[in-house]
Amino acid sequence: MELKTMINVTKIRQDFPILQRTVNGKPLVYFDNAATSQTPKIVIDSIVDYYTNYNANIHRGVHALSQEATDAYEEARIKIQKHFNAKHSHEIIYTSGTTHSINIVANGFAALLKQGDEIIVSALEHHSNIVPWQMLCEKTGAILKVIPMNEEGELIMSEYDKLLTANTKLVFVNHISNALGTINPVKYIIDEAHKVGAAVLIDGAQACPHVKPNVQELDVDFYVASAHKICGPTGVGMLYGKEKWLNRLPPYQGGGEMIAEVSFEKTTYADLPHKFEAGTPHVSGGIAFGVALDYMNSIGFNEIAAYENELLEYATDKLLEIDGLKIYGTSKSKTSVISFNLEGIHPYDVGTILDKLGIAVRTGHHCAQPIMSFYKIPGTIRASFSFYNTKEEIDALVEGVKKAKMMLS
Ligand code: 7TS
Repeated sequence: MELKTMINVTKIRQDFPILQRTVNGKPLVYFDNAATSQTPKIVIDSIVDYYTNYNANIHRGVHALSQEATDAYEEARIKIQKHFNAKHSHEIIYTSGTTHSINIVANGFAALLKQGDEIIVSALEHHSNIVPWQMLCEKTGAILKVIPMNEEGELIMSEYDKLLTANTKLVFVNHISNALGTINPVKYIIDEAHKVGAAVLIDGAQACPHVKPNVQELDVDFYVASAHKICGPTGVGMLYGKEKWLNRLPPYQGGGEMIAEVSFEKTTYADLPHKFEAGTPHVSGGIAFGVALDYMNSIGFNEIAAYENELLEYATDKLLEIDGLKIYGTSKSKTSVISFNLEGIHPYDVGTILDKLGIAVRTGHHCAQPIMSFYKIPGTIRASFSFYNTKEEIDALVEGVKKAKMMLS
C-alpha cells in the first residue's frame, strides 16, 4: 500500500534532532508518542534563546529582561488562546500539565459540591482523570458514577444518558483515550450534561496531538492539555476554563503572583488568569509551548490527521497478519494508537525485545487500569504514531513483533 502522503515526512524528520540517533546500534523508531512527543529544533532553540538572552522573572521587574520575558510569556498565552479558540486570553491558565490542570478544577469543586451530588467519569480515563475526582468525592460526599465501555473500546452513550440526573454536577471525560485511541463523542457528552445543568471537563491530553480543539464550538466548561504531547517541553500545560467558572472556583495554591493585596487580616486574590498561577512559572516552557503550537499549525492539523490515519490503517492491517495478535480498541473512530498483545506472551517481554531493535513502544497498563480490568489483561503493548513516523518504521515494528513472537513462543 502506497501512502497518499500530504506532508513531506523526510523534511519534517530533519526538524527533530533526536530522530537522527540510534538505539542499540539501530536507527531509533519512536512509537511512544502518546507518552510524550519528540521536540523539534525550533522549540529547543526557543528554550536556549530564553536562557541565553532574556532569562528573568516575569510580571514583577521593571528591567528590560523581565519585560521581554513577560511579553514573550504573555504572547504565548495568546497563541494558546487562539489555538483553542478561547474567547479571552485570561481563560487560559498555565499549569505544569494535564494532571495539574485537572487537580485545580477538582480542588475548586470541593467548595461547590455537597453530599449526594453526582459526578460522572468514563471507563476510558487515564488515572489522572480518575483519582483527583475520587479525592473530591472523599472530601465532599459526592457520588462517582462511571460511563461503561463496550468490547470495541467505545463509551456506551445510552448508559451515559441514564446516568445523567438533576443531581449531576460535573462530567469529565477524555477527548481521546490514551490506552486505546478511541475518539469519544465529546460534543454529545457536553450537550447532554448541559441539559441537566452539569459542567464538563474534557481531558484533551491525547487529542491535542491530532486535532485542533475549538472550545467555544464545543461549548466545553474546562479543557486541559500538556505541552509535551504537542511537540512542546515537559512541565507545562494549560487549563482552559470559561470565565464564569474560573471566577467561581477558589484558587488551588496560595503564594506570590496570585494575590491582589495581602495583609495578616485578609488577602484578596488577583484577577484571572493570575489567581491560578501562584509562584514563578515555567517561563521558558510557556514560551516554548507557543512555539510548538506554531510549529504544528505550520504543518496543519488536517494534514497531520490524514497522514496519521494512513499510518494507523497500514499498521493495523500489517499487525493483524500476525497469528495470535489481538488489537484492543477497534472503534471506527480512533487515532493513531494501537494497543495489542500476542497470545500467551507478556507485553513487557515483547517491549524488551523491541527495545533491543531500537523500537520504542510503551508496555503496561498505560495508567488506565480500569480498561485493562475490563479486558482481563495485565497490560498491552502500545505503539502510537505521530506525523513524523513512516511506513518503513511500521515495517520495522511488524518485523520486530514477528521476531519477538518467534523468540518467546
Ligand atoms: N490524560 C490523558 C488522557 C493522558 O494520556 C495523560 C498522560 C494524562 C492525562 C496526564 O498527562 P501529564 O502530562 O499530566 O502526565 N498519558 C500518558 C501515557 O499515555 N503514557 O504516558 C503518559
